[in-house]
Amino acid sequence: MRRNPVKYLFIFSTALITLWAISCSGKTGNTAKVTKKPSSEAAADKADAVARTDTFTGTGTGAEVDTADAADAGISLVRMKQPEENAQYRTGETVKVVLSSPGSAPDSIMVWYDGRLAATLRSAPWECSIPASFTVSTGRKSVKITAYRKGRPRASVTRFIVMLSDIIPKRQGYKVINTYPHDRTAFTQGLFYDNGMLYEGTGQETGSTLREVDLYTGTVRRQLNLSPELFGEGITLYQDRIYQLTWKSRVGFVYEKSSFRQINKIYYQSEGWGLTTMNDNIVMSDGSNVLYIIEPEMFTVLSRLEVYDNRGMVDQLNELEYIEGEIWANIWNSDLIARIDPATGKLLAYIDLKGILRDPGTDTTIDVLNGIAWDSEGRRIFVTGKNWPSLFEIRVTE
Ligand SMILES: [Ca+2]
Repeated sequence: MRRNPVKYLFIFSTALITLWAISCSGKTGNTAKVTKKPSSEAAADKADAVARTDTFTGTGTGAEVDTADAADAGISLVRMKQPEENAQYRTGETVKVVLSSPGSAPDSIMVWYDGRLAATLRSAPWECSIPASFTVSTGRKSVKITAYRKGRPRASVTRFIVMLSDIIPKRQGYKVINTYPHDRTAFTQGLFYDNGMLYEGTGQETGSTLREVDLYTGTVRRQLNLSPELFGEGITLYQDRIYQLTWKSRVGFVYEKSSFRQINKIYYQSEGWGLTTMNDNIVMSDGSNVLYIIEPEMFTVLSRLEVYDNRGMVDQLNELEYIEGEIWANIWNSDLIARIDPATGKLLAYIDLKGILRDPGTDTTIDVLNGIAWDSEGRRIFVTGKNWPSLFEIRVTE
């Protein structure tokens, strides 16, 4: 390849000039953002700022200052010295917030934790502790401060911290109470029990079904085949309707339970993995550590639950079952079931089902553990897996 030194010198010079221009443009990433303007422009902005005092929406990981009011910019920057970005805490701990105001002082600083007002500071030292009553749930939480002067918000800083669980989860075992046959061709993605019957959703393109199954014989009593391009996922019963997700198509289906007639479609923004019904809401997983609490009629997300144990996030949450005030979730590609507190996101315990499928042999079609069903009247727990030959009634042991 021939090289042209003049051409390369030109490109290098252009790059240098561009870098210099960017460095002078005030875009400084996570640090303070201060835009200097000519005095006439600042004066115009000042008038504009007075007219829009309620429209300040500044957020970011660094400090942002509304410098439109340059003549009155004595507030200067407010910096957040503590907590640091991604700092880890445990639920029930207080979170110390330490701020500094290198210029003249603001009139007040409001401190928000996870969208809730935690404190209002009116004088130095600009410090406070977010109380333990705020830090009850796990997940990434925002700590946001907004500094005010003359009744106007002038600067805002937002940090995200990680709230781990304060519980060391128990590791529980199991005892097999009964073993029943399970269809070896059923790639189980959803499972629940109702009124003496098991309902199962199966996956794989061209193999996705919704089926009603006799618990004791494994016989399929009714079956609905999904379109071959769809990959069926979690199912759950809400009132007299069965909901079924698909994996990546972002569409799900609502059926009349009595007839399996499709009566509606549902749409969602993530992958579809597991479903269960928790009181008046539906809970959905998408393979991450987030569970979505969903209103069933419009299938709108009401809230998100970020699941963490004492060491970090617990992801790959798959098939779900709501059992006596807890959400149980298969953890994909493992023998573990996670017992989750829906009020806080804390991982309460792991049930280790290692060895439950005795001697699976060399059959490579047998896939992972997936599928939990709860018979609330008989207080029976059923588990199975994808293409497993058996379905088990189990009891959890300490
Ligand atoms: Ca289930």
